[in-house]
Amino acid sequence: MAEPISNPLQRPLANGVVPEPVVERTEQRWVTIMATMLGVMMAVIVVTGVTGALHPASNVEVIDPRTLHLAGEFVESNLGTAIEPDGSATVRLIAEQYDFVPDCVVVPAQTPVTFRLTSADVVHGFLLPNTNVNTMVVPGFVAEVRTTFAQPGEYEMPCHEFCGLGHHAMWTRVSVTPREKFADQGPLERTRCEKH
Ligand SMILES: [Cu+2]
Repeated sequence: MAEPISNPLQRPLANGVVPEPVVERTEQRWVTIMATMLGVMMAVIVVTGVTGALHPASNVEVIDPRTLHLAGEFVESNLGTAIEPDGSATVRLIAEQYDFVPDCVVVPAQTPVTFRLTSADVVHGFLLPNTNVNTMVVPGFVAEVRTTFAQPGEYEMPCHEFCGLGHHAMWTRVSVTPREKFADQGPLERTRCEKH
């Protein structure tokens, strides 16, 4: 009669329990599957990060948020609505805690409008309800969205990215006026409008 093995780890498995080689093979397979999944996920992150520029979803245009007010496109005198030589409108806005500057803009209806926004401090959001305009406004980047307003009307534009204690009060207006009326307005009326 064979001597009983004192080391419990060396005792053969009782009948009905999965044999050691099977356990080892199964674990090896799972490790391989998990390592492959991990590798694929890492590759997806790296590839999209490099090729798609894992930046804010926008036109990936950088700007220095510290010098917005000093020079360049977003100086105060250049904010608001500008009419381009091709007749389209470009609206430039700065989002900051807790307002948009200017706090109301006028744009012509039935005209292509390009909104160009940037932030002076933290991440904000820009949304025009019932339109295709919806973007994040990230400091260091220029967010650009294009739309055309079919009808004149008033659009409220709330900040939809939590930006601090005053976030709930951060909203303003886009006033869409008929094309003909817009053309008659003076330069100052065109660039900004009063709040209600
Ligand atoms: Cu906000």
